[in-house]
Amino acid sequence: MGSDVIHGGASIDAVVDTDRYPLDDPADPVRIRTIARARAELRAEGATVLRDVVRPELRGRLRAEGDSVAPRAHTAVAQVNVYNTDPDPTLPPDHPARVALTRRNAFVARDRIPAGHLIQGLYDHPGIRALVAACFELPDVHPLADPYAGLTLNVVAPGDHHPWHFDTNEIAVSLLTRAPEAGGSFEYCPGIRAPGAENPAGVRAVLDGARGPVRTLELRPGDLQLFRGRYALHRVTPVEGPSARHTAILAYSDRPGVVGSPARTRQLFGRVDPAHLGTTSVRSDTLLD
Ligand SMILES: O=C(O)CCC(=O)C(=O)O
Ligand SMILES: [Fe+2]
Repeated sequence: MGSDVIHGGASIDAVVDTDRYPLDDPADPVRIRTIARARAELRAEGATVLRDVVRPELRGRLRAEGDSVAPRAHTAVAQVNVYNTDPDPTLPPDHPARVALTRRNAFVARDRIPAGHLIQGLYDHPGIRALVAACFELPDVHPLADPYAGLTLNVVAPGDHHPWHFDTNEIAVSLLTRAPEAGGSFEYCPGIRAPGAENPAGVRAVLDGARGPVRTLELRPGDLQLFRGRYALHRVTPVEGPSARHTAILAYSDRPGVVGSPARTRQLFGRVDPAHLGTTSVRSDTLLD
């Protein structure tokens, strides 16, 4: 695996710092230590950052590739709640699902990211998949079969933010490709809900401004952030300064063949593909979403 060529003609060793993140040898002691730390942090915090995975000399290319596709983002302003569920007037007034948040989505769908871009090569690479699976304590992780949602570039323009929410998908890996000058911090509340424990009061408290459960992760270009966004409420604070914030979001599932629902696909991307019409749900529990 180590010397193979990923999309775009670069070898994986030229892109990924394989001295710090050996992708070939599961018995490598450096790799074993990295995975042990990531597992401990994911268990305790629901998030971990693998620092400097992408070599410094490739980060300019990552940023430039993101800049080149950012204008292809589907942008839509929607009133949402943290669960992305439809309004439900039967819920009690203090339920967090009753709190409307304005969200400006701008995602570039996978089919609008050229096959030669570095993030396409990283998303599918068997060594990256194996590393991600090991950190999440899974036998394997599968790229989504969804032609749009598997790999996206999330664009947060100056002045915009990404309000508090839970993800539908359990396994998210993100890679900041363009850092804003200021703001745009990633905040999250580890384990604020769990299968069988929705914890609406705790979620509502955060929406009302409680800071006790809130942690901040400092993301830097080149780092891989691994995150359980289905159980941790999270947001991106307003981006300050003249530059947008770009993150590549690599979505995986523990099952093959996962495709988003037609309704959610239309909401995020403004269109659907025939692949979305016979869908497999990504939910693995009965939590709201
Ligand atoms: O851009 C980020 O860091 C997080 C984005 C996010 O939470 C999402 O796309 O669901
Ligand atoms: Fe999210």
